[in-house]
Amino acid sequence: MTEITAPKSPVTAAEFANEIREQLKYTQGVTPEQAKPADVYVAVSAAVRRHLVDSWMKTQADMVNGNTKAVGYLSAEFLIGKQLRNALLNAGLTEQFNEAVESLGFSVQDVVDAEYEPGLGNGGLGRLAACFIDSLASLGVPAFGYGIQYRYGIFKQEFDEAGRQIETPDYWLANEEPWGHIDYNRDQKVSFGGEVVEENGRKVWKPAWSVRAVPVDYMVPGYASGRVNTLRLWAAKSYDEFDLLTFNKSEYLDAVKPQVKAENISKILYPEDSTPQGKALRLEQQYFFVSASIHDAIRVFYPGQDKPDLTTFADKITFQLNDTHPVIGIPELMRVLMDEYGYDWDTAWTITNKTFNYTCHTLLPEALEVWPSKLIGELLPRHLEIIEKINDQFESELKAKGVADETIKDMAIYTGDSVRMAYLATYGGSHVNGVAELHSQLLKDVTLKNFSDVYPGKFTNVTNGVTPRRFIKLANPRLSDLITEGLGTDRWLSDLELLKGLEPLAADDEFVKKFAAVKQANKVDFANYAKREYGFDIDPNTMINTMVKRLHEYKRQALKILALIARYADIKSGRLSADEVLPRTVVFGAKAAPGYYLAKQTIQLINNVARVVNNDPDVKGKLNVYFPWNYNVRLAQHLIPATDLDEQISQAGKEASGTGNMKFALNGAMTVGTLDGANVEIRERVGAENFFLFGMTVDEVDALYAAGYDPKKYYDANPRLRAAIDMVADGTFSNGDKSVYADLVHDWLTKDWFMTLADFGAYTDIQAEIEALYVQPLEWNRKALINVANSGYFSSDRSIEDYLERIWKTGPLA
Ligand code: 26Q
Repeated sequence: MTEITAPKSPVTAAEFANEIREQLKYTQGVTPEQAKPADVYVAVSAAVRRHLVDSWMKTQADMVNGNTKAVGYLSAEFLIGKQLRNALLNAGLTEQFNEAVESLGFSVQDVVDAEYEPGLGNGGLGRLAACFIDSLASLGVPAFGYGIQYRYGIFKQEFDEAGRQIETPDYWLANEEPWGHIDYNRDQKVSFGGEVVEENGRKVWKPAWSVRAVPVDYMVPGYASGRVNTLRLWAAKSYDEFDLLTFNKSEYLDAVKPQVKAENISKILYPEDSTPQGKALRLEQQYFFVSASIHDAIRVFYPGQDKPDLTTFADKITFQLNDTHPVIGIPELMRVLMDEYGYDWDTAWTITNKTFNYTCHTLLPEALEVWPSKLIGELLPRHLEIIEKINDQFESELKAKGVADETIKDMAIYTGDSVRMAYLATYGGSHVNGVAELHSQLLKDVTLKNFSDVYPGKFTNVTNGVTPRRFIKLANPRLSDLITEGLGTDRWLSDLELLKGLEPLAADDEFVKKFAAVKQANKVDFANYAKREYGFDIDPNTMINTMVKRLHEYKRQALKILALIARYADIKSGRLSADEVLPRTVVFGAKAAPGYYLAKQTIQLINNVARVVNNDPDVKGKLNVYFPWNYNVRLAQHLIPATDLDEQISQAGKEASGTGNMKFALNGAMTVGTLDGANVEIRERVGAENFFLFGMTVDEVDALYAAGYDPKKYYDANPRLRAAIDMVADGTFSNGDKSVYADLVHDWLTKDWFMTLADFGAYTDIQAEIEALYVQPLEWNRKALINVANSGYFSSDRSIEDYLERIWKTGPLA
């Protein structure tokens, strides 16, 4: 007997069909006969929302009336993906939906396809925030996600004739968006600029301009928890509409200028995911959503109170800072407590310090945000004063602790010229965490070493995780059914460590064959999807070898492409006879920041290697390369379940965690990877014999830097590497034009900061091991299944449990 615990809705398919008809009639104003799939999509979404409303309202009421501290997850990004299927799953309406839609004469696929994916994030950090709010709701923990409703999400990526990345705006709100509920009556005023004056011995900020922050609420339904939390995304509106009534006719166009300025704040998501540029608009965005959120939390938790007792604030809500992007919240809460509610500095500091915690997501020093003081002073003069005072207090504290003057200088939050947001977050909050064991260790030993020496108790680790609802159940229904069959229960969806129960089945050849059949069917599905969406002819009987993530030098897409070129050259030159070659299909997915020159060259190179290789009869059927454009959550959900081999090949010590690595392991891919980020923990859990490890360790990387790294030596010493780089240089992938990749080649040979060339030998060597296993399908799949069985730890439910215990000190609603 299989135990099924998945949520079940009280309505039948026929009843649900009627609800859809009602929505079509009363909100779309169309009959089922007139309706288009997009109408049905909107109608279904509205109907599902109705099924969640009672739980949503009850969760909010319980949160405000109970004594359970809530979590406020402050994040500039929430990469939530499409909503419909997830909402149906958690409302227990999937079956009813399928039947109802067909009974209305529509295809389920068409209806689901009508949803446009919200791209409100760049990559890992934004997707992590989405997984975390899913897990918070599923665990029944009262929580708000607080962020920005950008009008334009991450750009849409296209490739031009030459294989270059072209960015086009992602106007995701072009059609009706049924999930966000705009609540004009819960707005907040956010002010900027102006000056600080003294009035009766008190500092008073006289801002120059204000914008209206209007919340757009998204329901976040938990899985089998009966709880529905809120993702509150702020949209910027102008207050100046009203001024239009009094404008001077000759200045008509000028009259709307302030309105444009205000609404610009939430207009666009910055497409950079490192090396921040220090742009005023970005700081405006950060302050905009953080200020609105802090005021919103006070409104929610002290309803109708003019003089709330905010000394209890940290017992009502704990704010998690998702990277440094919301760190301006620390001086903002200080300002609110002192200037708006009259608390003294020390009381305000105690409350603030208890309320905030900070998660760091990077190891690259250039990715830590540092704002010019001048900019902060112009935009937020009162905050700059407060930051200076925090810095003074911090210096005194360090002096009192006997910290050396030189070190105190190194640790400055405010240097005069600039403000270091990571330092402000570390001092201003109670806890600091990294996102994988190795990363947290490196934060303590390197990036924030001085802070860890003085405040060792602040530092902790919470290893990232991913939601099994979206990334197993929705993305991979076949595997989900097999897991449920193998375990005799579907409880693994709320307790992913139960996957461990699959481990004995790895010894059962029949079960392993079923597992292999799931992968094969997923590969066929993906091939069809790739044909339909991209026109690719993917052979599902080849190994599917995937590398999907943002394009960055440190992630080393260059290593993959150079190894691929070397393989191509081996076949071309006859060094490898075609029948010795294991057929592979290599799939890349990656967006590059629009201003990141070397990353964009790498994209162009991948596209052109694909063009050359795929059209060369000498390697036909042996090696194919595909680069589906516009990698996003939807594509991830199709590609990950179909992947045999996943690439996690960053330079050791550079990838904070990675979360794609977890999704692939949970979907039965094998990983080839370095000892970096969460790879270390994945390998520890699945077993060294079930993971393809290669490359330098963090210590070896450091030693090589220290000894003076010269990439040219590796080029000279390895003929296959040399041949690959020479082909790039000599125009093989640019129709003979040697200039196209000249800068990329120059960088490889003279700089190669992330040591791609040094790891090339180890990376190409391990391919033999990979292929030796792949030709034994039963053994390959046995190992892949062992990966699944031991990856339950990487559920975002477990991450959230760790946050609750180590940092937030709260739990589910009663
Ligand atoms: C900052 C200032 C100005 C403009 C943009 C930014 C910005 C935006 C996004 C800086 C960084 C990001 C995103 C970073 C990110 O996604 N980091 C990844 O976070 C994952 C979740 O913890 C980790 O798994 C990855 O290792 C890490 O690279």
